[in-house]
Amino acid sequence: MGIRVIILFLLNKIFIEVNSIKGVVVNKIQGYYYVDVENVKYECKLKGKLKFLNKKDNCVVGDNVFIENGVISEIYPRKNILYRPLVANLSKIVITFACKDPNFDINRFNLMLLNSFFYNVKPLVVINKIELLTDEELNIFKESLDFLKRLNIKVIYISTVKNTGIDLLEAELKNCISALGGPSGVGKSTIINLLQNDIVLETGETSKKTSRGRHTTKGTNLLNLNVGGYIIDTPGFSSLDIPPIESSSDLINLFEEFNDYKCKFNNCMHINEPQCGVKNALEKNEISKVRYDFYCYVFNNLKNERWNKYD
Ligand SMILES: Nc1nc2c(ncn2[C@@H]2O[C@H](COP(=O)(O)OP(=O)(O)O)[C@@H](O)[C@H]2O)c(=O)[nH]1
Ligand SMILES: [Mg+2]
Ligand SMILES: [Zn+2]
Repeated sequence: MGIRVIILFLLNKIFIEVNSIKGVVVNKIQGYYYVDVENVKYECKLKGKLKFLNKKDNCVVGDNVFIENGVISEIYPRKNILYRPLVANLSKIVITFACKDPNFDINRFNLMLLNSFFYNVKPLVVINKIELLTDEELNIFKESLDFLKRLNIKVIYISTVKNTGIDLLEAELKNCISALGGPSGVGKSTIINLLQNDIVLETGETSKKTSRGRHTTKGTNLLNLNVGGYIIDTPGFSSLDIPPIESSSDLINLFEEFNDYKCKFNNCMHINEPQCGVKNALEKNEISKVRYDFYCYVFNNLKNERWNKYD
């Protein structure tokens, strides 16, 4: 009996491999999933056994799936999942700012960095509109972001107007799922439009003036990048919120550069304690003052707004 079973098993396996294709869920509308297989979109339903009542994350945009005759039959294990926006397998958050017009907001920038560390998605920093600065001004600007080197975070300086640095950006995004975040007016829609051909997003002032409801796209959409990979259509990660960090030690872990220093106390918070390695490093300019001040700001905020409530 053994041989028969094995042959049937093998036939079955071959059959499945021929008739099924692997793809990525790029959109979900009213129970239909749109699965991208090399730039072709398949409208699919989700197999019953993969449905769990009232669960929005059964199958989400970004999932790698197996489809068989218009039915999603398997969802591959996820690398990660985010809920706002709802997306799986996000590789990079592109923290997008302009060096000028609107002026660079370091506090907001640090908040976005903190969020990407908290949600465990690698940040990539893009600074747009560099043609608005002189060489000297740009160098000073670059120096102000020097602390990112220490965190192994790449910064790409671009100008969509002059088409500078776009190729470098494309190389970073290739074959990844990425999302752009950043304040309004920095050029996110312009950048997305440059990188893909699917949908033309409104740029500039017009988007602010559109009547209520026009921009309320509910779900997340993945757009095919020209170089391969995907980008989320709506710039979603513009968070001004401090993420829900549970404890001071969790917070300290999100400031990777602090971990290189030894303090007198093992549980040093680097605030008022004596013989604090982090504060010593700050005095020697080994740790950036901007980062330390931001750390204190987050620490105090969480202490007052969140941690005390559990005491
Ligand atoms: N000077 C300059 N302006 C740019 C550049 N890229 C985009 N813009 C302009 O900045 C404004 C805001 O761009 P938009 O893409 O709508 O920004 P978003 O709000 O981040 O999506 C528009 O007027 C764009 O034309 C650039 O590289 N240099
Ligand atoms: Mg926009
Ligand atoms: Zn310390």
